Amino acid sequence: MPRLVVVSNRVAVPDPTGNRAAGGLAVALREAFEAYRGLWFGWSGKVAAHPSTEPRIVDKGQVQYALMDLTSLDRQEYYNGFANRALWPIMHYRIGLSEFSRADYQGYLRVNRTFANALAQLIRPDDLVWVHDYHLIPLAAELRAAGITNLIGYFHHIPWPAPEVLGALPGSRELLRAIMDYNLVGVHTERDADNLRRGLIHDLGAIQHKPDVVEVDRQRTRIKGFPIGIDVGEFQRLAGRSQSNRIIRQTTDGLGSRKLIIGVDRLDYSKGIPERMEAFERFLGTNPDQRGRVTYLQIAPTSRSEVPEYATLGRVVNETLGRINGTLGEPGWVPIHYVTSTYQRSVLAGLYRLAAVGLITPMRDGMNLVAKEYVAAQDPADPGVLILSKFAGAAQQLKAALIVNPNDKIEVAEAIREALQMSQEERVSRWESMMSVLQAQDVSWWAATFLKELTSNKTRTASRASV
Ligand code: ADQ
Repeated sequence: MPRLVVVSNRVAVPDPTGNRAAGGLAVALREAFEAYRGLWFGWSGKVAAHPSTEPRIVDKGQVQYALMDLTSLDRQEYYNGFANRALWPIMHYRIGLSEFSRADYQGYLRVNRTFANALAQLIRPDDLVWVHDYHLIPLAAELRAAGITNLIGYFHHIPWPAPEVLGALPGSRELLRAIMDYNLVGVHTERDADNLRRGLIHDLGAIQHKPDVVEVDRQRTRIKGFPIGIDVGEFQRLAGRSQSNRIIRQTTDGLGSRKLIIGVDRLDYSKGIPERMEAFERFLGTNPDQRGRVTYLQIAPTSRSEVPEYATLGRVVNETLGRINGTLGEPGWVPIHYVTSTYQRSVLAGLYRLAAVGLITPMRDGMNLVAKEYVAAQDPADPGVLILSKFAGAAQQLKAALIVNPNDKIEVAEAIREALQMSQEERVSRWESMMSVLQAQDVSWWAATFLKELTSNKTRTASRASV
């Protein structure tokens, strides 16, 4: 059995008691790391006076963690700069927010090279290497330069935009060129896969070989959609026994007979939070009988607060919230409850289950796991309704949701009314249809399918055809 080497910007090291990190990539890779012995390599999250040249190794049985420190300049240029101020907005179709700086780009390349040189010392001939996300696109190119010939896969967790959009970013051709050093590239949807293949054809003159192999300068790679899933059983279990939790009991008491609408997102402009609040305002404006009968809970933990666009968003959300609650609220009723805490998954699952409507309306999202968690947490006999943006990758799978355009507040407001009035029979039927997709393509399916494709004859044959 080969060893699995995972590389990601942040590494989820289990805490000293051995508890494994909840959420994100840690859950997604849990079973893969049980099947393969593993090494997980990435940034420790620490800033040091000097960059690491070799990682600190933490041994936790089946998995070894290899942690690199960054300097504050690295963090500023690689992480806050090129990754989060240039790449994140452009990948989410926000050309106007994308701030390119050549110094940041050089910092991004520098950190990728430092990581690759340190990692190359640890890689054994049979290891399977799986790189995650937009912080590390050039990693395979740097590993190849360091003499690594192993199979290397890349998974891109955010959207891959149309070539016309990515083309606006200086350096985008180099990023596309770097993609070719992977043997297999995964994105969440076929739409993203198509965008990436078209970008390679349009900007690098790639030749497409049927159906998912592209070739540039005699080098071939496979590009495919692998929609990430969740641990469905875990959310069902957590939600089923959530009534005993103090926060859930207090929320239930506070609601009384009111219905709950829930939104859960990192505070990020890609998630469409102010736009969603305005759609709810419109709903209350056009359905005055609903005032006092429904509460919208928005949970939005702050993220990337060192990036100026996120501070601006925080102000816009606070202003929008204050205006709506001020103008529409009444002494005994606050229309929008807004909290920025991080909750345990058991609490989140309980809150999802309490909510008659899951309002998930990102302006763009690679997948959106919250939409899936909301569905999995519902009571099978009396499920809530998911309202989902057509621009979330999840909309390609969860077709039985009420699919909306988040730019259209009238449409979103109408979907809220439809969701609140929907018959139990229709709710159950839509929920069952979504659950069957979630169960068939859950998180273990995702990791196992990617790794199976990475080691498949199709991938090896495509790679061998590279000269
Ligand atoms: P994110 O942009 O972070 O992920 P999402 O997929 O919704 O978006 O995942 C967020 C996760 O954080 C969920 O598991 C959610 O439960 C958790 N979470 C959110 N708020 C929380 C809170 N207050 N307390 C505790 N947990 C909270 C990126 C991409 C997505 C893609 C994922 C996975 O942007 O499009 O779906 O990676 O590939």
